[in-house]
Amino acid sequence: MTGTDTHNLEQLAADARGRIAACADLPALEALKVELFGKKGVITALLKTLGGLAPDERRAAGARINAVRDELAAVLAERQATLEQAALDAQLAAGRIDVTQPGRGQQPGGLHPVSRARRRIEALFRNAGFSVEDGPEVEDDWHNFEALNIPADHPARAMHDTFYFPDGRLLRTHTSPVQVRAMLREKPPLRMIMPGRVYRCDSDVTHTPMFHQIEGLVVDEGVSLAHLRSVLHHFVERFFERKLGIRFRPSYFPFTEPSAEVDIECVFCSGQGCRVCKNTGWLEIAGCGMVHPNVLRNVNIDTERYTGYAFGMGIERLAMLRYGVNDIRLYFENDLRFLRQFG
Ligand code: 2U9
Repeated sequence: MTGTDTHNLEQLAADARGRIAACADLPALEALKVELFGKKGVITALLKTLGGLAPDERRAAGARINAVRDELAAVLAERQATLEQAALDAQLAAGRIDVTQPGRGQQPGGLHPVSRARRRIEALFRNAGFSVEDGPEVEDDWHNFEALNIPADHPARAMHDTFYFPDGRLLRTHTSPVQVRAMLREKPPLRMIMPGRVYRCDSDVTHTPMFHQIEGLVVDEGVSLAHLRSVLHHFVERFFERKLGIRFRPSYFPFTEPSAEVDIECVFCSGQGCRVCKNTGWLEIAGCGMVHPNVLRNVNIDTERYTGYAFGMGIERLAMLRYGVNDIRLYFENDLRFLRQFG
């Protein structure tokens, strides 16, 4: 390596040191790194010239170039660390939180009115000695229909009522299959309620495709329609927190015989007649009856020894009457203005 070359190398190193120190940010430093040490970089080019030198010269020149390269790499690494620290400091300063600022505040949540009504109903029946049972929402045909004495050609089975899966299973249309499973599992005496979601392909002011039902079942020796009437009367008076008249109207359900629809004295006009009760003085709130012997036989219960009663109510409907809501769809629109009223 000649004296001029050595001078040039010193010059290059001094120039590079100055440029490294002048780099103001990490992208600029990275570009300079490539310019010096990259495949087409200055140092790399210098190293490539070594091949053309005599062996003695090559050794000396190689050592000088390597020394400059190592020194510049160290200076560059130091500058990189400084710039990285500066970038981190700037980021932390920008993201600083002023803990003295007032908070945005928190809106306390509340139970959905349907959940409130459901809990209230459950508590009332628990106090009356009923257990609370649960079961699958995806059911098979036998548990939802067949076991409940609903023949294949019954209107409730029509496709417009029931949501079917391609494999023949279905979304339960009532909570009754839970009772079926309970009766297969346990021997009488049975005294239980089954609250839960049910599904029907229906939608208008009083129907939604999913709604909540609560059904009750009592199976024991000597169970009668009088017990059923008494239990429902006590329940409605406690649910609405007032004395209320109750009446049974004869009806038909495939799973109960005899069957009845249950009316209560209108809670809005106390039986005087108003828009809500369509001037009848009565509001329908439930269906009920004595469990059909075919249903008991289907779950291997001795119909000579045992009788049972059952009832079913829509939780949304009970909640509508208790809270004065006139459109069932309001329960499912998640409108906070509606929900906040139940705080
Ligand atoms: C078993 C045997 C009998 C449950 C019953 C009703 C009558 C009834 C409706 C009320 C309003 C459904 O939510 S609603 O649309 N229910 O009218 N449900 S008797 O009878 C049973 C259940 C299970 C094993």
